Amino acid sequence: MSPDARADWLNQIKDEQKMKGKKPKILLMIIFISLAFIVSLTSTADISVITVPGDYPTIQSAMAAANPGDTVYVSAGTYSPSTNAEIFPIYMKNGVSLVGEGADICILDAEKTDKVIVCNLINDTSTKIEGFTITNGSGTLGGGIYCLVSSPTIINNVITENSAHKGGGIYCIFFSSPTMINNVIKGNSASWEGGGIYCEFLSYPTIKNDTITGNSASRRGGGIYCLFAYPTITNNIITGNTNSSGGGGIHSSYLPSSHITYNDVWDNTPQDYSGCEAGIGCISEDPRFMDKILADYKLSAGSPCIDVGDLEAPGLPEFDLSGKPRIVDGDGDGIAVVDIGAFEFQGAIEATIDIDPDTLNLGSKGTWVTAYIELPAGYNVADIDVSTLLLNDSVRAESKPSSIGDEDNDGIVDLMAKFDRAAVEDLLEVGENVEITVSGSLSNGTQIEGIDIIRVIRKGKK
Ligand SMILES: [Ca+2]
Ligand SMILES: [Ca+2]
Ligand SMILES: [Ca+2]
Ligand SMILES: [Ca+2]
Repeated sequence: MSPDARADWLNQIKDEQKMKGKKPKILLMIIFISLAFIVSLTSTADISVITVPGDYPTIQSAMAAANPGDTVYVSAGTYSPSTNAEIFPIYMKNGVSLVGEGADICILDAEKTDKVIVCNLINDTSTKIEGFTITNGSGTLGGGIYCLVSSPTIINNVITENSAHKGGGIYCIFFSSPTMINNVIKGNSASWEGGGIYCEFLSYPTIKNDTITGNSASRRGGGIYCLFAYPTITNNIITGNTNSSGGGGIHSSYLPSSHITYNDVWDNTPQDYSGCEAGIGCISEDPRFMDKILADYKLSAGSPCIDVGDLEAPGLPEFDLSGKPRIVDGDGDGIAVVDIGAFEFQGAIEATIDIDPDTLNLGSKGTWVTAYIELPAGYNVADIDVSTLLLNDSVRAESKPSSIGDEDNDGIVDLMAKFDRAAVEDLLEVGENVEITVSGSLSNGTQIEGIDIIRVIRKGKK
């Protein structure tokens, strides 16, 4: 749900609740007039939204008061033992959705006291865990989320820096079929197996459109570990996960019929797959994240993950993790196809880039490589967030000096940004037509990208 859609939905339900309380006389009249209308009123009146911290100071107490069909809605903030005396783990209730205001602003921090969320016998798949950063959980089985005979929908979360013996981020066992969709699962660790996700004995999770990166396990399955489990793994980016033996990306033991399709599994250590293999539509290429160092896992222009996901995957959501449309034509061929990973590429504004110098001598000294950036009519270079600018996806612009002017006197205002010359030179080899890309985003998140061609030579010392 987009932030706007979520607010509308929340208001609608609240209005319905107010109606229920304020209009007893009208309701009595209606009872005499129309039986059908009563039925429709009572069916909506059953649903309630319990807010934290509005109605209850802790999520735990709100969950205790909730009934099936209710939503516990959590406002922006950090919920932890040291902030609001939150007690972990938070126990889910069957049919009760736990919805946060957004993964970037609503944080569940267990401060390593216990797991963050536990699902025991949650067999109602309408039970949702949505819109949180789930962090600093710690447990033997599952640090972030634990599922026992449970099939919740886990959507639009960032699950990070949790740790466990098995299943640092998420652990599921015994007829658990959680649906994990549009999540970033990063930087979780297991002291045994399954750094990101551990699926055990007869669990059937659906792992779809997630970005699973930088997780680690001591033994096997840095990204995902499966033991007698039958997950459906589709449209995910699984990259940069590590473990000391077996498959780094996905490891499977006793998994005769795994369903691994349309994923980008790349750069996992020591290998991408073990005990299983890439199915139809899988690739193994650098996903070209916007900014790996700043943990911005949106795709940049030219990413191989754009428009190559499985559009037939059941239950694709309307929006991606950042609330942007989920199925967008990102490669401009007129056909909208879902991307791989948690974020859908929304297109980039084409910038005009002029790199200075036009001929770069790797043998000469100098402090900077300079880029002059112009945007098409209707956009303002003052809106460019200089801290997001990257040269060839690698070298970050200096925050200073940067300035706005019209250096080339063509009447179009440009932004000048400087890049460390030695770092740029490390990327380049001698050549006549060397492509330099500069990419970044405006303060509203819209991406920009442009290319210039320079000559690279090597003369003199160094
Ligand atoms: Ca797309
Ligand atoms: Ca397309
Ligand atoms: Ca130039
Ligand atoms: Ca200009």
